[in-house]
Amino acid sequence: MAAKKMLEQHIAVFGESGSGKTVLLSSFYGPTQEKGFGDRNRYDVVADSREQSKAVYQNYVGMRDYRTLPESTQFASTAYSFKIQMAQGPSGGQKQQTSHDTMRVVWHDYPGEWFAKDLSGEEAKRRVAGFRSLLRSDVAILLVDAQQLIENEGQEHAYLKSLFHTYRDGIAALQDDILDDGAPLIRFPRIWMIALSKADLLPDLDVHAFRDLVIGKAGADLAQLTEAIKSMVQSPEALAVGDDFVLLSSAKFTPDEIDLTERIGLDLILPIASVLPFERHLRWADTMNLPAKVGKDLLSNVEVFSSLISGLLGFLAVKAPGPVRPVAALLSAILSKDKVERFIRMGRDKLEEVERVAIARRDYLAAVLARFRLDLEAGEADDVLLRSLR
Ligand SMILES: Nc1nc2c(ncn2[C@@H]2O[C@H](COP(=O)(O)OP(=O)(O)OP(=O)(O)O)[C@@H](O)[C@H]2O)c(=O)[nH]1
Ligand SMILES: [Mg+2]
Repeated sequence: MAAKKMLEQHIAVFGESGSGKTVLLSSFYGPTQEKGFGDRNRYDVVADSREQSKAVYQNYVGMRDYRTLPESTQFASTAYSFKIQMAQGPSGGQKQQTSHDTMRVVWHDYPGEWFAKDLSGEEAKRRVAGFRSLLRSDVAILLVDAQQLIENEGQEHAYLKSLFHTYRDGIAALQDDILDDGAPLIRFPRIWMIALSKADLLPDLDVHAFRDLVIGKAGADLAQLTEAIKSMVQSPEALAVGDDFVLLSSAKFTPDEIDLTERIGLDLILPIASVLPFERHLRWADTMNLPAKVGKDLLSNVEVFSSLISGLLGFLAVKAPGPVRPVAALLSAILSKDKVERFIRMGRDKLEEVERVAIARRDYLAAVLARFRLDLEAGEADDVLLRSLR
């Protein structure tokens, strides 16, 4: 049987220069390297590149201990690749690690000024290459900067308008370079969430109020951005631009310190990258009449995902298929979809039970995925996340 592929999910965070992208990445990664993180969460986050690990962790320690901030990102975009590696259990190494004990999340960071500036020569080439890579992500997050909302109090619409136009113009300008012969893309982020960055600065704004602010003040501009994105993708009905909202804050900033233990929404990043797209893609594949090529791409990871949750089979009331034979490839695809669907539909009580039992069985991957789903539910209950129902 062919080796199972590792699940690899990509996330791209878009935002103007200074909107908090690099600080967000550092605040995501730093705490995962602190003592006790692996034990508490039953997984470790391991950067694939030692240099990247050092650089991002250095940003984190700089903020935490010296109140120094990362410099504005210049010249190049970078894909930071992290392995999410499941714990081995208390006695360690008794079970060999397989691709099922690991998934990978790739986080794309880029210089915010790239959207706002005319570039030429080498840097223009790097920009195209950078955006080509960013725009193969599973989820895109568009940042709205709370600091800018505050500085533009009373004329938030002007800021939001200009922001969405910058995104739109940036994407439109790249269209020729990113599309091959002008043909719309199949693989393209189909979920474009809108995030309030530096949400700590606006403590009274919950995610519903944030959504209303964006739609109320700049709904038409968001619609224009949506059109620009639609024109780049095949089957644009399977697209959610500005349907999901989230609040993010990397730390509490005071004149004396940067408190990186006070974060908002950061614990939702992995669940957003690794679970949310499956929910959405399955729903679209089910409810829309999509061309085979698009459906296949949307579901391409479902089988891998399904193999990750096979430890949950007992709970899912799906009969364990035994070794799946290659002749049954089609059957296995259907079964995978069914399994993932059952997982996606599980309510909170069931998920809590799954997590408990999976921990007892030391099936940490199943436990972590159940936890990620619970985190999304908790994010909604806390008014930090607003998921689209479409
Ligand atoms: N209050 C608050 N301020 C933040 C937060 N995140 C970032 N900042 C501030 O915003 C500044 C810019 O953050 P960066 O992460 O460097 O911004 P960027 O989006 O990477 O900018 P470019 O690299 O130029 O594209 C930081 O130096 C902080 O002063 C946050 O969560 N809360
Ligand atoms: Mg940066």
